[in-house]
Amino acid sequence: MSGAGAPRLTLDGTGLRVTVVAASWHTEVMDGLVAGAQRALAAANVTDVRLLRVPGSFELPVAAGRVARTGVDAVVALGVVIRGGTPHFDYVCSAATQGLTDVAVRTGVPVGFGLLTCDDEAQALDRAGLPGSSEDKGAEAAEAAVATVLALRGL
Ligand code: DLZ
Repeated sequence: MSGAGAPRLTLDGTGLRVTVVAASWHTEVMDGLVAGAQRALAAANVTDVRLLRVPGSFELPVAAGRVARTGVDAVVALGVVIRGGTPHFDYVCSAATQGLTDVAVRTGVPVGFGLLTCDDEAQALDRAGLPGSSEDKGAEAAEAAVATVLALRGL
């Protein structure tokens, strides 16, 4: 899946409460994703932003689920899983993806999906919103979460 075709979103999230839930593996990539999400939220006028760190991407769904039930408007979930030599990669990726989908559907709280699933660290760095990266997936996840809140508002 390439980043080509991503929408350009102009968002006004004034007054929204958003929590960023971020895994901790692969520090440099995670620092880029978290900073990108925070930048995008600030650009969308979201000032009530909290950050919750969890150990790994496998822990994202349980944390996102708890956060979603605290009255926030949206959750942004960030993590990076890098393929190793065993099937562990597939289990962590699918558990995190399915778990985050369940949280959004069951709670009705939009969850921005910022989970990078990469073959190697270079691929992850290229998507981390760092100087020299070609994509900024933390920002994209934050923008998607805010845009979904705004789209669903008033229904
Ligand atoms: C165990 C593990 C491995 C091997 N790799 C990653 C990774 O690349 N990215 C990530 O976010 N987490 C990884 N983890 C940790 C698991 O997500 C989880 O934290 C542990 O299995 C403990 O539940």
